[in-house]
Amino acid sequence: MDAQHTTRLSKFLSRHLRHAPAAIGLHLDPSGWVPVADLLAACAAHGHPLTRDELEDIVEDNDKQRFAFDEAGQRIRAQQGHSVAVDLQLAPAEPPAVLYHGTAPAALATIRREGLQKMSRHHVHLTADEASARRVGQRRGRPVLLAIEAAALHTAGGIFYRSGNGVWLIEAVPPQYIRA
Ligand code: HQG
Repeated sequence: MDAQHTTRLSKFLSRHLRHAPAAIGLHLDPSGWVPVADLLAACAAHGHPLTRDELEDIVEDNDKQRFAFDEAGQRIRAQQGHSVAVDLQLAPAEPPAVLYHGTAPAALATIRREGLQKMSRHHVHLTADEASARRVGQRRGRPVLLAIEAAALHTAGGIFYRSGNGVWLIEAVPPQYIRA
């Protein structure tokens, strides 16, 4: 598979495993899993045919490890980023002292006033890696990098989760824990 085709398929999978399963006749279980056989059939029926081997390559090579198989390799899910209701059943985790969030200049005034909100997703997404936070911000133009006082927020009762692909998740970040 060439890189362009892989990216197209990966975006198709992201859309339907995170946001619009019903649009291709899929049903996610409460933890976001779907049988691999159902996914392959739905992809084929909606103009994106792929084999089990090709799916395995996409899962393995994906730049952000967006997808994961269950232990038996029978089911697949997106590791984070959902807008449909799923409970990924992640355990709360202790964050590092500082985490990062990349955003756009236009959002900055509201973020400073209200803090970071989860918007259409289930959580605010944070990362321990400055460069990837910058890349996230870049999706919307010139990136603005925010540093989050994660340990202080954790001590104050903030509940952090870490997704299978290493993204830090939290319900909201109040403004007093955000520094530029
Ligand atoms: C902003 C992609 C105004 C927030 C990325 C962001 C990431 C506010 C946008 C993952 C706000 C939400 C998540 C407030 C937050 N007022 N704007 N109070 N609070 N915002 O896409 O973090 O490729 O839901 O800064 O790489 O940009 O899909 O979140 O700009 O890892 O795997 O509202 O999605 O990963 O946007 O991105 P998003 P995000 P994938």
